[in-house]
Amino acid sequence: MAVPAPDRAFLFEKGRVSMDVNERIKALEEKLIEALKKVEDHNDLQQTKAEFLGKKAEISQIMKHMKDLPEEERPAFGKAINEGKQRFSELIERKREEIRRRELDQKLKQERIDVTLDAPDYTPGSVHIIHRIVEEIEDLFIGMGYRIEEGPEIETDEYNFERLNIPKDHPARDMQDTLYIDGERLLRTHTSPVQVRTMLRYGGGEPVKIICPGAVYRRDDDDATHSHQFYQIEGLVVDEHTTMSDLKGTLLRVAREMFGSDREIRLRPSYFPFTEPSVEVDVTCANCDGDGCGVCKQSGYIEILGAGMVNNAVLRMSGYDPERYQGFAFGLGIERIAMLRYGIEDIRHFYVNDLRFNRQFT
Ligand code: 2NM
Repeated sequence: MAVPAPDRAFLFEKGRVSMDVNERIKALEEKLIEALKKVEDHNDLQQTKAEFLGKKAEISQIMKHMKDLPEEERPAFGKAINEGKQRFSELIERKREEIRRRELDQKLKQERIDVTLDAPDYTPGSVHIIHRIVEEIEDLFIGMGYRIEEGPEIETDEYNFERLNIPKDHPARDMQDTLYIDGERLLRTHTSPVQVRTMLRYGGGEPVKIICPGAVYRRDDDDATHSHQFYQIEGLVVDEHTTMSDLKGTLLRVAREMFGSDREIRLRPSYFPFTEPSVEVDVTCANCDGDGCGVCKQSGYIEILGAGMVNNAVLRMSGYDPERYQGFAFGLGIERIAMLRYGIEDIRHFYVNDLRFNRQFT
């Protein structure tokens, strides 16, 4: 089939003005194959595709001349061009697949994991010794049927003092120098306000058996034995027929859990506004077994916590009738327990997070 009428689209390299359309397509195809050999990536390929199949591509230009052909030659002409375009497409798509595969191979090679390499030497974290002791005490009390209660660290004068029988201008307020936020709000100086809140929530009609762990604050200058923030656990039981001997038995369990199963305790009279009577609790020195040594300053005992029977005034303010309910309560400082247990001489070790210190307890 002869290509008709000379036209710019038919001015071939060698200056010939006519050519069999199949030959022409074949020539273009070979040019395409050569061009594809130089294609390196998807960008190149897109360009080559536009060059050979786009609107301005030669094959598209040739198509425009169909209308100049005699009617009977048009179907064969059109078919030749469509088949040519089809083959061009296939060549291009094959190249696309080749590029895709090569890129994937490269990526897999780059991302290959060498399972024989040493693993990086990372160090897992661990629970801080203060929190470990909190959890240990929590477990002990959960085993005795207590619930854990928590509450806000920003408290009001009412819950931190008034409802604990510590009125304004009472000398007991000096015992715990307080960090005030404003006239009414303060950083709690103990976790007792959580116990007050719990009693009020229970509404005075059912027994209370809780421990309250958490951070507390005092207006103190930090030194080896003082910290403006420390951790405390307070316990509270309110029930009918609750006595001092219930308190003593409970505290003996705490002492033995913390310092060893053969420890004994001793109760000395003391004063807290929220308990009456109040006691200071000593445990026999684990270092000398009560004989007297440097650790216990020759006394054989070490003070570990404060406790007492809940003051009737406190019970009343929390909605409990002291004629029917009695309560015992105790409070201990976690840092002090940890210092005694591990022979740590400076409370500030707990807060600087020097890993050489922290790792000793893991
Ligand atoms: C202590 C010592 C003695 C105590 C009292 C109460 C409450 F809320 F029931 F009144 N909570 N905690 C208490 C009693 C705390 O810490 C040295």
